[in-house]
Amino acid sequence: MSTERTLVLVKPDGVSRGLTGAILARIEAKGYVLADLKLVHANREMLEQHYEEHVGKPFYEPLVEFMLSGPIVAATFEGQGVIAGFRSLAGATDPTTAAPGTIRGDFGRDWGLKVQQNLVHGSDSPESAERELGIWFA
Ligand code: DAT
Ligand code: MG
Repeated sequence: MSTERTLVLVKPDGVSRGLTGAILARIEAKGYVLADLKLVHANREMLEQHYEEHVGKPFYEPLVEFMLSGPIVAATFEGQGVIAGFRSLAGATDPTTAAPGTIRGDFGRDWGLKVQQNLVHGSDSPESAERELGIWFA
C-alpha cells in the first residue's frame, strides 16, 4: 500500500445539513491528511466529466440535478491506502443499507429512491483520483 491522494466531496445534502465539519473530522481522525479544500458551486460540464461512467444510466440525470442543487465541499486527502480507506469510511452507496460506523450509515437518512443523497463521494481507484482531482482542483 502506498501513499495516495483521493478526492472527497461533501455533497449538497451534507453541506446543507451542516455535516461538513463532522465528516472531515472523521477522515482526519483516521489519520488521513487534508491537503486541499474548497467550497464549489459545480456546473453541468464538471459533473458530466466527473460522472462520465454513469452517463445514460437511469439515475444519471437526477444525480446531476442533485449535485447542482447547492454548494459542495471538495477536499484532497492524502495517506497510505486513502482511496480504498476513505470508501470504507464512507460505507455502501445506499445510505439505507450502509453499515453503522460509516459516514453514510451514521448520517445518511433513509431516502428511499433518493440514493444520490448519500453525503459523500470518494474516488474509486488511483486513475479515478487523478482524473477527478483535475476536474475539481483544476
Ligand atoms: P459511489 O458513490 O458509492 O461510488 P456510484 O459511483 O456507483 O457509487 O454512483 C455514483 C452516485 O450515483 C452514488 O453516490 C449515488 C448515485 N447512485 C448510484 N446508484 C444509484 C441507484 N441505483 N439509484 C439512484 N442513485 C444511484
Ligand atoms: Mg463512484
